[in-house]
Amino acid sequence: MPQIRRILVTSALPYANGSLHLGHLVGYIQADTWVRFQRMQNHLCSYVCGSDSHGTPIMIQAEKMGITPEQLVEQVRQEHQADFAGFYIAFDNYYTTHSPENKALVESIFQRHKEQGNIVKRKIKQFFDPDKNMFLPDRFIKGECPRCKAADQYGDNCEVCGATYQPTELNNPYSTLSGAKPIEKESDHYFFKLQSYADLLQQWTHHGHLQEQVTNKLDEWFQAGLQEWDISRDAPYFGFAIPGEQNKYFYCWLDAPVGYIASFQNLCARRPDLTVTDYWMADSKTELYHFIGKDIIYFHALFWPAVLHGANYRMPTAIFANGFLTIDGQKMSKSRGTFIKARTYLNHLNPEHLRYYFATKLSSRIEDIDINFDDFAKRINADLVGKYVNIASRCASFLNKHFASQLSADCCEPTLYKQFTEAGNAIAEKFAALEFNQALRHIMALADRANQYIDEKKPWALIKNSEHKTEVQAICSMGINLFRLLTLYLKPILPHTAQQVEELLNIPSLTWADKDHPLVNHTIREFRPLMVRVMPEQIHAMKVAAQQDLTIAPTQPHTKECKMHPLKEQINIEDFAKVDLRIAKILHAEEVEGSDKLLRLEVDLGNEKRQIFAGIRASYQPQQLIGQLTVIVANLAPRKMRFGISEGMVVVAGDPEGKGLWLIQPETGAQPGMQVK
Ligand code: B3M
Ligand code: ZN
Repeated sequence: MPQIRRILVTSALPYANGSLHLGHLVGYIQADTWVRFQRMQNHLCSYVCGSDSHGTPIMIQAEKMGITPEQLVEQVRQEHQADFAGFYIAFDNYYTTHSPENKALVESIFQRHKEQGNIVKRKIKQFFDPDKNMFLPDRFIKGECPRCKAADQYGDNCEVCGATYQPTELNNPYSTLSGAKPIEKESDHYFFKLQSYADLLQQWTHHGHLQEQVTNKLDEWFQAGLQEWDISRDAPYFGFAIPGEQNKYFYCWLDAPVGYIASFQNLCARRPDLTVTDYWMADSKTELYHFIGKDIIYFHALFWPAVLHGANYRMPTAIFANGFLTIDGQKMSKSRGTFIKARTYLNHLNPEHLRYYFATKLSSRIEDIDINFDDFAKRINADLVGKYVNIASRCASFLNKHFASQLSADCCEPTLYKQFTEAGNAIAEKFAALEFNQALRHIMALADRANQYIDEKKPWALIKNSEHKTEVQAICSMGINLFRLLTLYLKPILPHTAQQVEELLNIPSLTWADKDHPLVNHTIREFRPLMVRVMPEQIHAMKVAAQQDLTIAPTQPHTKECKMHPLKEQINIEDFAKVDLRIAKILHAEEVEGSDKLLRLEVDLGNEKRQIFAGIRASYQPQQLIGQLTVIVANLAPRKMRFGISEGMVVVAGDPEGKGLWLIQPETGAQPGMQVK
């Protein structure tokens, strides 16, 4: 029996003051895929994250919105959590740095370092906004570049000529909060003596904990010399007050990574098999991995290991940094309509398609990855729809129709099956090493091989002759078995599709070890379409929506526009019982000529078919709907409309202005015709 590893994975904690966008998702999709792979190996792999809830920008944003920072961060935390769930990011816990656990941890870590003499207090001079009565972080100061004289440049670097400088070097500086001319003011700050850890860190960064590119970058920093790190901020600030101090707070970058421990501790409270001691304290026997963006390497690979070590915690097993996302080869841009929020993508496209597309580009190196939506559509349609799910549709419906859904008693091509299982070892190595692009190259080569097998055997021709019936069953069973292996290999990337396939094949959740045993003598379920093609119209609609996002609510990017309908008059249970709500499957959907609101749907109610006209054209492409289950009012009297008779009504969620209309969809397990009660 291979040893069960105990692994803890974290992803960077996103700031709780704005929506997630596609750029964020690269690192989370990478980490989640790796976590899912480890879980399929039967390792105990926990995955925690949460909101980075402290800091001046969050305080300012809440003030602008007229709410408390606590309200803001909780609202955004929930939004982020829902967005991540939409992309199947399987955190065990999504917590917040503004938590009692985190407060206690930060205080004790600070105390330990203080006792060891790692923390010093010094007076420094900083820019201060006399109108707002607060010290200004660099990003809230603008002025003229001292080198090229370009106006309106930030306090740390010039976007025009690339010069870097101190905010005090700007000409004519002003506060972006009030417009006032900042003054220089003195105040006491706490500093963490990072230099004391220089030897330890230099050693640690050369011992396989980091990507080679990162180690090289850090060597440059070591050469330049490590600096003391300012870990305090003056009031007003949203964060944890430093005990024994007046109006001083811990800098958010001190409590943010400690938030990893706090999120895990919060998880431990409901998971008796996990303890902070096992996973976080010095001499831990477990593994700890941090997935981060390349811009926060300094914090994670220098400060964080030093903070941990000095406070008697374990150091990370490894840190994996990912590159940035570009769209069409350029930075995401609001004006080009390429600034796409996670939610906007979800409203138009399939989340697994993004997971797959990213995986085709992800490697263990820190490279920026590019998304071009034409290429995206081609890739998904060719690989996933054309090659992968195609195998199931070619084989499963034959088995359903001619063989009572029964797979043959044995595997008719053991050599071919073995080729597939052996390839699984190489694929596993690539997943483990974060070489997802290479894993997919292997998997897609197998998908080609599976299609080639079916093409050679031509079951559709053989079925015409009753003599070949058993052979057709064997071929289709083989096809299904190859499809099952492809599904197993793709499962870390396509968890939802894998789940649908597990239902179709009538099998428990696939783990890696299942690959060695083919499915024989087994009854599968009725085939249902697993995935539909990406249409250019969907991409276009998403880009249009991305533009609209910018015009609708630029000052409140994190709130969803949703006004409440006033509630209707009360009814009793008998009134409600009169409405016959049923699950219906959409068999067909098309636009209605002469109407820009309506779609014509044909739905299956279990034992009858109906035609329904639904005003959902603005929200859905007809193709998206085919095969979906939804809820309809089945006993609404038929209504004659200009375009035909509508025999029922689709139940949708929508705001009062009818701007967005969303179908109500049942959980898996619901069947057409079932009553909704
Ligand atoms: N919130 C920066 C970021 O969102 C910061 C990460 C904290 S990780 C402990 O990329
Ligand atoms: Zn300049």
